[in-house]
Amino acid sequence: PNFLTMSYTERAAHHTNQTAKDLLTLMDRKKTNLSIAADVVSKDALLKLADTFGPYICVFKTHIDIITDFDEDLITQLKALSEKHDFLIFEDRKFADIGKKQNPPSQTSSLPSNIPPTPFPQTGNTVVHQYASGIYKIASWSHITNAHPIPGEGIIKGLASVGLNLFSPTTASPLSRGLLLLAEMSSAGALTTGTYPSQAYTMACKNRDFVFGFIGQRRLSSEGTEEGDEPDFVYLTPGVQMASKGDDLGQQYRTPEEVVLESGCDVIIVGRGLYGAKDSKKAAEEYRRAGWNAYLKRIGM
Ligand code: S5P
Repeated sequence: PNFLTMSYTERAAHHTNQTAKDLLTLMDRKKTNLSIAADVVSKDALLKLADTFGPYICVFKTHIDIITDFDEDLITQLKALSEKHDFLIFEDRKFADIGKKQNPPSQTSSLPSNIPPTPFPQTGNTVVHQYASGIYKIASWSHITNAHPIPGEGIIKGLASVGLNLFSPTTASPLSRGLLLLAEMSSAGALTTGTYPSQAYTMACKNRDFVFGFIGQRRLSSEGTEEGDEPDFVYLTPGVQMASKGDDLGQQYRTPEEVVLESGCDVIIVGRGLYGAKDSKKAAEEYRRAGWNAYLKRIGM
């Protein structure tokens, strides 16, 4: 199948991960492939961005650790806005630590009886805790998160042991989360070159229950996979702006057309181009329309 010329909704049927299906159908329903990179540092500012840009976006991307006055109410309100405006939340955590211990020792027997059992697998290591625990408890509210493939496949296994085993506390139904691998970065001099993206691709292919796509600059080829056997992935692409070519810290920008039409990516992630604009709604509508028209052109509509 040629996924490049297929609609997002048609592609949803080629995914098993529930978050992927939700995202792809949401995009067609809402006619948007725009995501905002909400890089602000206060709770009020973050919630304001979610409410202002909510009607125009499919994904609200956060860096929760830059919020100075983070509290649990922020998460409650953000979840409510995600339902009100129909968008998914993506905590851009860029996990990069170890996932599974090499030789998991049998811990249960050696635990003192006053220590309660942890809710997640004892064999999981650093990223398991970073994803499930701490102040932010990312897995409990973020539909999507991402990881660098640099530590090897164990990072995916560790994160999946959390993200695929969560249940809604209210309805007890499964909350299957989704993971994106960072295949390529947008910044000048990034080390994601050579065989790095294709190795990321191979890791993703082996973990399609959880990994449904990439953060990258172009759709990756499926060299090595058998014809007719090619899996689909969703590509979310940062480094998008229409008015500027870059910043003074190495960020490099391309336009929505270059990203969606020429490079075959799916979701445009825009930060300063949106929240830095004088007229938020005008900028949101311009980027939404540019991304959407590029998609329609690509699928021949
Ligand atoms: O390669 C990357 C990957 C990411 S996730 N380059 C990036 O810039 N990002 C993120 O995209 C970055 O963390 C920031 O949140 C956003 C770009 O913001 P902008 O203001 O430059 O559009």
